[in-house]
Amino acid sequence: MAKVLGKPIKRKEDPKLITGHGQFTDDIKLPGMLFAAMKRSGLAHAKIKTINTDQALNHPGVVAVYTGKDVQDKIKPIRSIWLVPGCDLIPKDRVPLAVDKVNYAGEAVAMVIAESRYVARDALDLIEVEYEELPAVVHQEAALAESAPIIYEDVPQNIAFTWKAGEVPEEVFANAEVVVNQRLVEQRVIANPMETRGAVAQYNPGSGDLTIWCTTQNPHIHRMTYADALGVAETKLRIIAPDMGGGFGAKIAVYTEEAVVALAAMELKQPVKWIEDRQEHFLATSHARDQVITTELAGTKDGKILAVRAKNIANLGAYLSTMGAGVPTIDFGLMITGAYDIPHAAAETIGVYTNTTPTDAYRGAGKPEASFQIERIINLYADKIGMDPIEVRKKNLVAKVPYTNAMGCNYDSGDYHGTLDKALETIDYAALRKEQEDARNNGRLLGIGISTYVELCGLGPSKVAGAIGLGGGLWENSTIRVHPSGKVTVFTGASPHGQGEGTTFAQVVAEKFGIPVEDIELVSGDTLMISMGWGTYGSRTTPVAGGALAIAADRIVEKAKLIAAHELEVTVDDLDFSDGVFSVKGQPEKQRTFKEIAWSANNAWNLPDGMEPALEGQCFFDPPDFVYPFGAHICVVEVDPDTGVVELKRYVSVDDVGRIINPMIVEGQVHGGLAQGIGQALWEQSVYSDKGQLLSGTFMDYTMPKAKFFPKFESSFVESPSPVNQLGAKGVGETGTTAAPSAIVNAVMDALAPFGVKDLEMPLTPEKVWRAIHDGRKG
Ligand code: MCN
Repeated sequence: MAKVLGKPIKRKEDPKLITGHGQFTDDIKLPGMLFAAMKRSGLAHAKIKTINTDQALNHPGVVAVYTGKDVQDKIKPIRSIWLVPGCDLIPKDRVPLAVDKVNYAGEAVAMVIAESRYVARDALDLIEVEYEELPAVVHQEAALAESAPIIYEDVPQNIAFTWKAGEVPEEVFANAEVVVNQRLVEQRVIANPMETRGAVAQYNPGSGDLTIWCTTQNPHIHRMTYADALGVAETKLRIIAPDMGGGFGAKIAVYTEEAVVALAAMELKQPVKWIEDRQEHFLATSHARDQVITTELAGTKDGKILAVRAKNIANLGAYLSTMGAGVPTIDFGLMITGAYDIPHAAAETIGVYTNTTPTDAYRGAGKPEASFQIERIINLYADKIGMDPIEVRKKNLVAKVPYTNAMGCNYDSGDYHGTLDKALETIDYAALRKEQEDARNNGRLLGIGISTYVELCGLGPSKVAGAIGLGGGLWENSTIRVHPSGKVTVFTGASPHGQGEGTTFAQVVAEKFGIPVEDIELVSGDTLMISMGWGTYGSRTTPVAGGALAIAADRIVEKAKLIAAHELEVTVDDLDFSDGVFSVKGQPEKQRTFKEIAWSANNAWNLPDGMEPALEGQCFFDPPDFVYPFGAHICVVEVDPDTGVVELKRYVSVDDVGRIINPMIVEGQVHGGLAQGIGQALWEQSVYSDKGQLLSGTFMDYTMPKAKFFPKFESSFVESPSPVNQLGAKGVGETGTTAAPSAIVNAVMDALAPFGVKDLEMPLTPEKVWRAIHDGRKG
């Protein structure tokens, strides 16, 4: 049998999806199902004086209307699970439906349950809410001002926490030859997966069993949280994540609507469905990034970086979301030195409540922000000392792994310099600089941008999770069940939702057992089928659940070998196992196939004494450390001086994601991440009015990247196996969003250098770029 690990096998999960046979949450139709719609606040900050639901209740087809008062004693607020320690965090939990006050535009104040989705939606307009509007505050820096409106009486200055890590001795900056300082804005964006959120809840009044199908990246975390919030035993609550049209971090958070829908199903004893529409999605699904980062770098005149310190003012939105505090602190702070050997570093984050949609994870979560600030400040440093940004990188890149950064993170494997060299060679850097010079002489604005990033992923060791305040482990569970026929079902506690583990995990098992990939099916996303797991995010599924899978597979091979030896009347040491065949050394005709052993194990009449029947293996794998994918991305842009439009002409990426299971899937992951990273750099932004109205609440106002915006990405890989899991794999899911924003902004700043432009805030819209050129010309 041909080896399958490392091969670009087409995704097993795609035929179902591309022929329209997927089953998404909205495809679930149950007898007697009712439909929910949410009444949302139009104001960002207001007291609720009265809510009159009489007319809505009398509307034909309406079954029930719930307000905050109706549910407040039945559902506990939804708690964040990442209570970062040591920073006096004041968590403000999401309330199921607002009771006395709304804190952001779009917050749900009531829910209608009706016989059809249309009736439910119509009845929303019949609910009368009388508000007393309060002054709102939208921007985090404004929220810190003494005169700013206060959202919570017990949160002075709207500060949810102040977190600090690392230290830079004062004399390092005081004595440095060069100090560079820049305020960098990570604008607010929204993940905007193709499928919005949704839930279907079904309650069995006889058994007390509650099932919730919902759009989640981590069904077991949802089960844990909703069981607690609804007062239902975990044994009585089943969460199923059906097919999902993307999550990208926005479906990690545990929200309130799903819990209120479940309550309605329990009380009305009928299934209830709620599907968010796109406008609601813009308002009520978590936003991301929204950090104002001031970074300071101390270095020598000849390009050696001595220290970096970053102060991050993070907008948490109106409530503390599931990962809300962790993203701008731990995720961000530990990676502020990037891929460089920088002796001293310090990070400080102030988390601020504002009258906006809560923020949470989005592809990369904290690491794109960390990467952005170090990659931008290095370019500004290079500019200040008059050195090519590549040279500065070469002088400071991590030279030898394993390497422990100033924050204590252990970079696991790889050749940082070699990766950069490969990218430079691919794009032909020297020729490109020459081309740029010629272009400039002809009035054309070409720019070259670089980003040599590293990120922390493969979350991660449970010990670390505990230490950083995550309310749950970060281990993973994989179970392999070999059926009598030799076909195999794999169960994983991670919950892939588009990433392709249905294929890559089958490749791992196929390689281990020497059976066809087609014989292996992956089951995930169902808390009843899978004992426990922590979900898919943080590019953890392959390093952690895949690590568990490899060990579980080895355990099965070990047992199968014992059975084969027994049947062939030899010892295990006399056996070879290759391509799915156990054969006696020196007598290859004496053999048993893996499939035959699968039957023997289940049929069980001739097992070694004392051996349990069946062939099933499980592993709960708690990795010893994180994994650190890294790489070098270089891009070329051309700016139209008359319109400010940025055209991306080339994008070269060289990534080290450890040993690759499926190069086609990995390339797809990089490309998807690049599209989102470039989208943030050039087009995407959630914009609020000063009164807290979301101005970018439709696709007319929020630019999503489209395929036609991009050139053909030129991606390649270097493989250095990670020592922290048996597969040697590092995560790949977030590399693109981590690397691309700074590569693009660095390129555009390079193009605008002749106008003296040093920095512009993302997104680099034509208007912003045009104005910078215009001002530069005037100056
Ligand atoms: N892979 C591989 N070899 C490696 C590393 C990964 O073949 N060395 C494969 C994996 O087996 C898997 C894919 O690449 O098929 C991504 O794996 P991994 O890096 O482990 O990431 P996760 O599966 O944990 O996915 C999470 C990551 C994140 S954090 C976001 S956000 C994201 C992303 O993946 N959201 C996605 N990619 C997405 N892709 C889709 N289609 N939809 C989303 O919502």
